[in-house]
Amino acid sequence: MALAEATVKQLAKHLDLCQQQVQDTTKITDDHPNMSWDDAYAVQDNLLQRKLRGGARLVGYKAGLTSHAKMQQMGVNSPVFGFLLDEYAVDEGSEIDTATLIHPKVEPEICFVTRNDLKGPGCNIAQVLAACDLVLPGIEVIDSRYRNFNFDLKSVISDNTSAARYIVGGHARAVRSLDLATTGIVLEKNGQQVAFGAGAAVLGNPAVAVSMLVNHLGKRGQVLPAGSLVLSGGVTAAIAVDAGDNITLRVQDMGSVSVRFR
Ligand code: OOG
Ligand code: MG
Repeated sequence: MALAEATVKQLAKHLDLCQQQVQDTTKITDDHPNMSWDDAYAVQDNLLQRKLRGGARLVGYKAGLTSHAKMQQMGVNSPVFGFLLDEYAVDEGSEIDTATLIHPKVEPEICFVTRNDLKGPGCNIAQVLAACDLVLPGIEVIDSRYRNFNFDLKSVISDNTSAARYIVGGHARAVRSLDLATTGIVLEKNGQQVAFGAGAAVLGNPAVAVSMLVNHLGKRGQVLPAGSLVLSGGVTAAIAVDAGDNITLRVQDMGSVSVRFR
């Protein structure tokens, strides 16, 4: 670790306050160019501890930058992982107040719910499919705390990979009944199709993103607990949204999920 513990704490607090006060900031590697990967996840862990002390509950995890479209959009080349809190959940069909967010974007995602604990290293796609109960459509609302979404991997990891809100719903299906690589998705904004793709855009199969998450947690001595919700990452590039926008995600065989912005 290149950062002192006090600096890790101070950075987590800074990013937490930016989120709470709906205020953007410059990326933290500008001030800490020598920070390590461990430092980045240490800041994220510290942020999680702050949230838990504040009464939030950990309900799952997200993988991000798992598709070429997302990597290209953000100018990076490897997946990242973050945590999901109960307070980020938004009910299907309800409204999100854009005044509570800095510069929200939406992403079409395929989401998993685990039935059994999953433990890495060595976790593979077969184990993920065997341990997952359900798969369902989800819209992730990302909201980088960094000005103009301008970040590098260490900065975005520290910022809990831009996590802000998520909406899951539609028709949850048994994982084993679907071929997730060929599962088609269409994202609509105000009734217009603005992005589309197939599950294969996410690392060949979105279940691979879950196995990578499990191996990431395993390296750090953690397990993905049964009952976790996992967002496997945007299938397409993210779409910016404004007040008044209506977003619907349709996923083949899994119905649709919608949210409005005011
Ligand atoms: C980082 C988060 C990316 C995804 O699904 O790829 C992400 C960002 O692009 O701000 O959640
Ligand atoms: Mg995402």
